[in-house]
Amino acid sequence: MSTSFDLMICNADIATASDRFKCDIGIRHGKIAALGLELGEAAETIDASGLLVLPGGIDAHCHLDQPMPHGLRMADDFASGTRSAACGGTTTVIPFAAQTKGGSLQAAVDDYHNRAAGKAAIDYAFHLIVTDPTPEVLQNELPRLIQEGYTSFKIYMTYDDLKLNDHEILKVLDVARTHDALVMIHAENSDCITWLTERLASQGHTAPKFHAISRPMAVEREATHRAITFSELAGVPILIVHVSGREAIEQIRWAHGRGLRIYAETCPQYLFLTEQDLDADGYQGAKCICSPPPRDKQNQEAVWNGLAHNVFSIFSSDHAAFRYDDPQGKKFKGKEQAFQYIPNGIPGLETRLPLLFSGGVMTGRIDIHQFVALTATNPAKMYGLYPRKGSIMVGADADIALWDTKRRVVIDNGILHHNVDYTPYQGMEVQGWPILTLSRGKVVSREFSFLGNSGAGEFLPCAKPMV
Ligand code: DUC
Ligand code: ZN
Ligand code: ZN
Repeated sequence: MSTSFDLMICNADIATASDRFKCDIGIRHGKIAALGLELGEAAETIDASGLLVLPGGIDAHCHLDQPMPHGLRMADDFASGTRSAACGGTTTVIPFAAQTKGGSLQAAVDDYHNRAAGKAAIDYAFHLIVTDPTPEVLQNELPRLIQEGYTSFKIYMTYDDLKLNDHEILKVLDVARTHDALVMIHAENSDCITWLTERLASQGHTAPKFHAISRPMAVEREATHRAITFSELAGVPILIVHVSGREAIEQIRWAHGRGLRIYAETCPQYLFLTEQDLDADGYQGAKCICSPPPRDKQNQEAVWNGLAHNVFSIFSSDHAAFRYDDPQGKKFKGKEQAFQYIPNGIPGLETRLPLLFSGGVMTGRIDIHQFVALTATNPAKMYGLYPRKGSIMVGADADIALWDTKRRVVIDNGILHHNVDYTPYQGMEVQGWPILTLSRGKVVSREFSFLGNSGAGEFLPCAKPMV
């Protein structure tokens, strides 16, 4: 029997979250149609000899073209953000449709579809951000949107324009329990940050480094514990996003010890940056301002340890990029701002996978299966995209990255494809880079060049989370 494929990846050394095996991959109509040897003819062939073949990454926490208050503007829209993601081995992104206070969730979803359509180069789903849980939102909108494929939502315990109070958080968790959705929680204590910020401001402190001092670990630890308590009371699993260090990890381990279903995510900034980076010359520290802030070397080690020991299920970028030299970015209104007015967020879509691969897999801190689980399989399962996304198996979308594990790359903003005028990882050397990425069987990047098409990405309605 002769089988014909659109594309064959030959001699593939494949790693998934559970297995490692060598075979050819036959791709037809954008899907993996066969895994095996001597599969037959294909219109095109890619020889993967000497390369490692992994599922394309899923960046399950990134902010693209999210409407901003006060005339700020995110650097990356769906075109530049997904272009950058593709060149870093990522084939699915899940950014956020954010409700405005006083607005409806549906309006946020409609607006966000308009921002994505015709621009995304890789597939995408949406999380919701719930900022105004009115009775209408809780009783009607959220349950309906969950049924329509928006099955995860982020809520904030800080930021005046986003935060919910404890009572509101419990009501949102109750909806998630009733309708099988997953709530992602940004855990920092808002009032503590306000008080510390006021105190620093009254002492005349303005430099970027005071951002970290205004949001110390205790602020995150307290909110993490409170979020865990809410999850316990509401009887629903939660996912604590962007965990930055030891004391929050201790709370999560404590919850695990009690049998609570607390999931956790961390990000590259908590492995590769420290608060020292916020104290760079002049105003340069603004480039590394994000929340929670990067901590210190000991906390980096604690996060590595948490990755190695499966405290974390997901590794995302939290890409929330603002240009540095830009009146709508870090130099808001064209000038150097006091720390509390500098927009929070850093770029990371393209460097997420190479940084973790180099710092984690190449050093032996995590194995290749943990890498795939953290960056692709677990996010696919937890956000209802599995088995279409997140692994290499027959029937899945042919979202595949070919890695040159010997390639040494010095990260330089010039090789990246985002629309940001800096990278916080400038000058860092990594070993291992995804040198070819396929999205539904089409080459979207090769050797640091973007070869995809804006608009080729499709929206993915999400099934119920597997948690
Ligand atoms: N913190 C967030 O909570 N979101 C985006 C960026 C940031 O630093
Ligand atoms: Zn957040
Ligand atoms: Zn975020």
